[in-house]
Amino acid sequence: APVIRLEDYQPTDYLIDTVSLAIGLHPTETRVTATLALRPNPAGHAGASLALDGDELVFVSAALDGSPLAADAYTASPEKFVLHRPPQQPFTLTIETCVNPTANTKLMGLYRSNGTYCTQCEADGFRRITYFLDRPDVLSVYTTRIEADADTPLLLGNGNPAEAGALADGRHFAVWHDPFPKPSYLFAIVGGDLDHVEDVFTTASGRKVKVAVYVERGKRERARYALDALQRAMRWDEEVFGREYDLDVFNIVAVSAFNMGAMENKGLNIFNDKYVLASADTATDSDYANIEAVIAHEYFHNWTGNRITCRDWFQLCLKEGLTVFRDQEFSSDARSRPVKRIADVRVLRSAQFPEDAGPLAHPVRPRAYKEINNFYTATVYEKGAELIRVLKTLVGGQHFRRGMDLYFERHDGTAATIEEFIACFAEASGRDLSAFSQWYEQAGTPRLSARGRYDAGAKTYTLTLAQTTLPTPDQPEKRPMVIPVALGLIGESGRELPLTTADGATDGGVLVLDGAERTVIFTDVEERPVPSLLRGFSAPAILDLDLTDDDLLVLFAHDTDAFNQWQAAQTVATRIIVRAVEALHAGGTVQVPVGLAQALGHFLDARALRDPAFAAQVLSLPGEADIAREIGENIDPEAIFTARKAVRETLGQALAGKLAHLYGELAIDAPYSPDAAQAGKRALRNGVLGLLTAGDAARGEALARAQFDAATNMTDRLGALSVLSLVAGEAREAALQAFYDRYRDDPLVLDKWFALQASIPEAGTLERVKRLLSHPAFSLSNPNRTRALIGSFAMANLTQFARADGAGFAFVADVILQLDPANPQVASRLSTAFRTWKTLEPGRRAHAEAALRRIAAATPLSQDVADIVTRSLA
Ligand code: DPP
Ligand code: ZN
Repeated sequence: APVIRLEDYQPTDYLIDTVSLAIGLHPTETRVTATLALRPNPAGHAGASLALDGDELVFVSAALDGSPLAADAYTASPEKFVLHRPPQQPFTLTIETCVNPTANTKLMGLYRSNGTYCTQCEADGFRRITYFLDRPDVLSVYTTRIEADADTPLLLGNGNPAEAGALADGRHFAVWHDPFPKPSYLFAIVGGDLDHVEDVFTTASGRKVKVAVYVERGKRERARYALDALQRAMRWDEEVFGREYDLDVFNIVAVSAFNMGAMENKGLNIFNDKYVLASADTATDSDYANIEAVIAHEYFHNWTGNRITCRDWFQLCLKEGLTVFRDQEFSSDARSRPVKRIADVRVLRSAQFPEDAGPLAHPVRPRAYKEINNFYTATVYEKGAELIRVLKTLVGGQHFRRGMDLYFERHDGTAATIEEFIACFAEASGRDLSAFSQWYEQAGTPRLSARGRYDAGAKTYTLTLAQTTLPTPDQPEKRPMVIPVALGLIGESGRELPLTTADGATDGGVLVLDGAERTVIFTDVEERPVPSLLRGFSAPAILDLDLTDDDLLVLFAHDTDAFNQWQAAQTVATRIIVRAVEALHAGGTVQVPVGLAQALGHFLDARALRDPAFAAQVLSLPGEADIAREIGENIDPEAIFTARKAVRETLGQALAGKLAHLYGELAIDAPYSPDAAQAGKRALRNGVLGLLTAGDAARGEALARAQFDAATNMTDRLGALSVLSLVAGEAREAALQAFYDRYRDDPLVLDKWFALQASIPEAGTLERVKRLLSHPAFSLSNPNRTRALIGSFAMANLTQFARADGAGFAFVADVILQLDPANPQVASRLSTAFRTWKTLEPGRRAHAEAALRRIAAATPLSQDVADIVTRSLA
């Protein structure tokens, strides 16, 4: 496949002002008639031929300004429609194509999900519906007429409803008109027989919007939370960003077969039903939080993505990083800000840091790609969101808001670039942001090191910060980034010390490191300070501290920054587990210093009942992948697993009394509510149960069984089951069976059942997963099922995926090859599970490499998977 490069960007030779589509829905022969109003683009090449993109299309007919085209005037193939000599004034091209939604297993373009017709066009699925200039910088006004049989009563499109009615033969039609020019990737239609919930949202300026959520029949009540979250998101965007909704209707449709989380099509968001459906009995508190976040995310795209879209796919972070930032802020306002920050940083570190440190590393704005679908990555999304946060810290809150206003004002209705976006903030703040913009160009996570020296006589504290970034593919040389380091100084007595410097270098509590190294001298420092650095995780960097464990425990006890308080405990725990891994390698035993257990004990006494959500984060020790990242190379997953387990066992025993007490105290009498307060209590109670069980398996198992049997909501039931799943034996199998019996007809809940079993860190799990592949409730053709069973095994079960005998890698490779012909996007996503293979110890590394080479050698192989495995092997 050819490499597409940012520097080769050219505007199109033609523009498409309006698109009129007539779509006759049929299970296997859907007719699409597209009438395109075209004209030469003044910015393009005069007289050029017109080449429209297609993908597996069946061409039927073409007409120019209403007259059939002569055979020598055009060429049509499944991948291309070329009009050889287009008129050099405005003209109309009408093309008829035929598509088969039932045979569309790629779930790109028009397909059927459980009988519902739906579409997915981002990034380049529109060309699977009709020939088009299928790229984000071609903006058109769409009118869509959909026709269907009586068994498909509901017909939805983008924009506002215009007309609808009955036709002969029991068929009927609906016309939708979207007045806002948009790129083809935001096109959508839905046809089906669905239930819905609806409401009327009144915008700040008093306009009434009909908002609705459509779901499969029988699931109506489970759509209410999504509808509520939508309206809260709409209000929040008015209040915080001054953005109002712009159409008469906003529709959300949940479908069960969907490649990604959701899609922000104009006025018609289409969702993976996993991010819509929720009830106390079927969804966990995290599911509710995720639904709230994804509903908000897609809604926020209406301004950041739709009204202002991307000039080309290299600018993907322009809409995604910004919109993730916006949804994170929304959730922070709706829930606990520090807890949300910790959760987001956990995701960044577990998903983005490994990507940035391995063979798939790429800048937030890549310069080249072969397959754009492989660039919907944690780097573009999560690191992209961090860069918006860095920008906000650098220019300050007020200038940030002014920059956003300017961006909306100046670029509304256009397809923009990162440069144009940053220019708005440079102008609003009067600052030169060219150094900041390097964050978008350079891959890799900067390592920030800090060295401090206290002079008791002079009462000065000298802090030296330095940064380096390791080479990444295609970027051997790295430059220093602009890193805002939010910081504080904590005295050993526990009080926050004033930040006084001769030059005001840390005004606002932020020190900006914009070179390789910077030293700052604090004066009037009354006692030896412990520095609290990168507060709130003020930049996406890895921090190397020269602090002792005791220093860190001072921060854990006294830091006024909640994020760093949590971080201090995590860092101490990480060090202890890493030392335990080293001890095991040297044939020794695991030692856990009493300091951490004591500190955790004090913390729980003081804070557990006051702030359970935060305490749950503190109690959740670094995972195996966190430890693997810290060790960095020559990874032995078994040693990490054993060491971590031993540390948890010791802590569980040391804190046994407190944990048992807390477990009782945290029980909730009130009826279930997914709100943050209740969710926090349940999260801590489940964390307590886990740690308690680590220390005393028999006691924990009894409590977990009682919790499982008495549970009135999914969070408690699944929390108990996951604790039980770690103890091999009859009780586990009985609980798994009971869970299955209860939810056998509920695919989304069975996904939890598949995922949990695939995550069991035992040698028998591979056989279990293979057995589950042929379970009647499993199907590789549903992406959620595949991600639950195979994705969990490959991404959340390090010891078993990376088995020493290579059988885990070989199995996942087999599944990738089996899935690839049907759904390359899901297969490709699964193949990124190998992204850290080079950090493994030599034996496992060789097995991983063999699996990757076997995939790479397979024919045929999709461009999607080929791109990932080729880069992984490079
Ligand atoms: N644009 C979608 C989203 O991130 C994914 N295709 O919202
Ligand atoms: Zn998005």
